[in-house]
Amino acid sequence: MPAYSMLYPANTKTRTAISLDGMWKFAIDWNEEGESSGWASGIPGSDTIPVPASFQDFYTDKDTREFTGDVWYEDDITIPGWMEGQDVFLRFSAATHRATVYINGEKAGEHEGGFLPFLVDITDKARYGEENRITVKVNNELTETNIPCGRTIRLRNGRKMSKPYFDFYNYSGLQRSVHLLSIPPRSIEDIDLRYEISGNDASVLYSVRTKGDGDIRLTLIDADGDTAAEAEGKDGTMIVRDAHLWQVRNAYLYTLRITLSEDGKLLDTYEMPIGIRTVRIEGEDILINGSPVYLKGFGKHEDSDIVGRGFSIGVMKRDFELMKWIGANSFRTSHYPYDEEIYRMADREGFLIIDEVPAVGLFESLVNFLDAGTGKGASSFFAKETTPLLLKAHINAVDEMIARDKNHPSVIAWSLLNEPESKDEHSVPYFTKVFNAARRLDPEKRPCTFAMEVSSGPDTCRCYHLCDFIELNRYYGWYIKGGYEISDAEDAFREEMERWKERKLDKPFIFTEYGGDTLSSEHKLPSVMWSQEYQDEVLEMQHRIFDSYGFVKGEQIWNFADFQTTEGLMRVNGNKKGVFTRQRQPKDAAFLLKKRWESLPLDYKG
Ligand code: CKU
Repeated sequence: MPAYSMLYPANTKTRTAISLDGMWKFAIDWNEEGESSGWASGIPGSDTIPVPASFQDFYTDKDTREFTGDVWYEDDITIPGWMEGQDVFLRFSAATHRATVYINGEKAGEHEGGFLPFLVDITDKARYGEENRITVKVNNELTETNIPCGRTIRLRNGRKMSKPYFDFYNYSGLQRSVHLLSIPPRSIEDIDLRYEISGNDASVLYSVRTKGDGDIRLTLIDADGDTAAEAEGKDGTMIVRDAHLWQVRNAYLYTLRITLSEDGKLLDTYEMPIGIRTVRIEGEDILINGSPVYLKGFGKHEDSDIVGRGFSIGVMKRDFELMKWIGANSFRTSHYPYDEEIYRMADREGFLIIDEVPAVGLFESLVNFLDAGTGKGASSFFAKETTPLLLKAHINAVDEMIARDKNHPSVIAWSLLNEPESKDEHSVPYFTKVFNAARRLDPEKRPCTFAMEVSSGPDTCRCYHLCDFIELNRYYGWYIKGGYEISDAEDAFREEMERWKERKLDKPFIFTEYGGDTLSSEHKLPSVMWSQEYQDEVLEMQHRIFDSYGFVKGEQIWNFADFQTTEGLMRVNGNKKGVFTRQRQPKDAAFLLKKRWESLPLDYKG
C-alpha cells in the first residue's frame, strides 16, 4: 500500500468533502514573473475560469490557446470553524501536468504528473472560521523526464510551444474537481481487497490501513440494504453466502462500510461500492468469474468541445449511453487514467476497463505517433541520460494509478505503456522494472500488458514476454496500404498474424487500436480514403482477420469519438478515427459495429 490515501472523497458521518468546483480567478504568466512578483499571495487581473476544465478552448486568441508555461488559479474559501482539530486537506483530482499549491501565500504542497489525484495537507496552515486564499500554479510543459513525453521549444518571438510526442492535444489546467476534505485525526487510510469464489459463496479478503489505532469493523451491505457479511480486525476474510457476482454488463454492487472506533466510540467511518468478481488469464482466455469473455469496445479519450479534457459529467453519461447502444462491453483509458467518476460509472454499468498509465510518447521520433503507425523510426529511447528520471516518474504514476483504481470491479488489467520503443535491448530492463512495480502494488494481481505498435512485431519486440495478454495497435488498410491497396493490406495483416500464431504464446490477444480516419461530411461511391464508405471497408477487412484467429479475444476500435490533436498536415482539426463525431453523433461505421457487436456472444471463441 502507498503511504498516502487515494480514497475517493466521500461524505460520511465522520468525514466531509466540500466541492470547490466553480469559477476560479485565472491568470496566464506570460512573462514568467509569477513567482518573483508574489502571485502566490494574489494573482493579477480579473479573469475567471471554470474548474474543472482545460483552459485552452474558451479563449479566442491563439497565443492563449497554445500557451506553454505556468497558469495560475486562485479561490478564496471559508474553512469552517468546526474543522479545527480535524485533518484538513485540499484534494485535487488532477492538475495537468504539475502543480504547486499555496494557502494564504504560503507553499503547502506540489505534485508532478497530470492525471492522478493528490492531497495537500493544510491542517496547520488553515485559518479556521475565516477566509483563506488558495492559489495554484499549474505548469503544462512537456519533457522527456515525465509522462506523457514531449518537448517544449521556444519560438523566435519568445513564446514557448509544446511539442507532444503523442497524438492528442496538450490540454491542461485544473481539468478535474477540487475538494476541501476534513478527516478525523485517527482515520481509515486505505483498504486492499481480493476475492475468491467457491460454488455459490465468495470470500472477500481484506486488509485495512489506518492512521492511529482503534477497533476495525467491516460490514458488507447488499443492494437491498441487508447485511451480507461482517468482520473485525485489520486483516481478514468476509464470507458471503449466496454471493451476487459482479458480471459483465450486469453489475451487482455491495456497499462496504468500514468503521474505526475505540471503546465503542466511533472515530471514523468510510463507505465504498464494491463488486465481487475475479479476473484471470488462462491460456488464450480472459476469464471473469471463471467464464471466458470477448472484449468489444473502444480506445477513448477525455475530450469534448469547449471544456477540452475537462471532466464533463454530461459527456460521460452520453458516452456510456452510446457504448450501451452499440453493444460494447469494455474500453481502454487511452492514454492516461481518466476521472474517477468514469470508473464509478463503469462499476455500475458493468463495463470492463483496461486502465492505462500516461506512458505515451516513449518513442524516438518527431512525428512519433505517425512513424509508430508505419513502423518507421525508433532508436534507443531508454538509453538516455534522463532515462532514470523518466522511469521514476513512470513508476510513480503506476503506483498512484493502482492506489486509486485497485478497488474498482470494472478495472480488469493495467496497460503500462502505449506504443513504446520495444525493439531495443535497453527497453527490456526498463519495462521489467515497470511491470515488477505493477505486480507488486496490485493486491488483486490483475493482468499487466502494454500496447504495441506495428514495429513491435512477433520477430522484433523484445518485451512481449512480460505481458499477460498482448495488446496490438494495427492500422493495415490505413497507415499501411490504404485505399485500393487494401487487398494487399489484408495479406500483410494475415502474414503478421500467422507469425504470431507460430510463436504459440498461449496468451490472449486484444486489438487495442484499429480503424481509419473518416470525415463525417464525406460520402463517396465507390469509396475513397476518408469517406464513411471506406471506414466501413477497412473495418470489415480488419474484422475478417480478427475472426480468423482463435487467440484474438477482443477488439477495441480507435477511437470512440473524433478528438482534438495538435494541428498539422496529418490531422484535419483533430483525429477523425471516431466511430462517433466529437459531438457524439454516429458515423456510418457505428451501425456496422452495432450489428457486429450485438451478434457476438460474450464468450465468443471461448
Ligand atoms: C493513433 C500505431 C499508431 C499509434 N496510435 C496511437 C494513438 O494515440 C493515435 O491517435 C495511433 C492514430 O490515430 O494515429
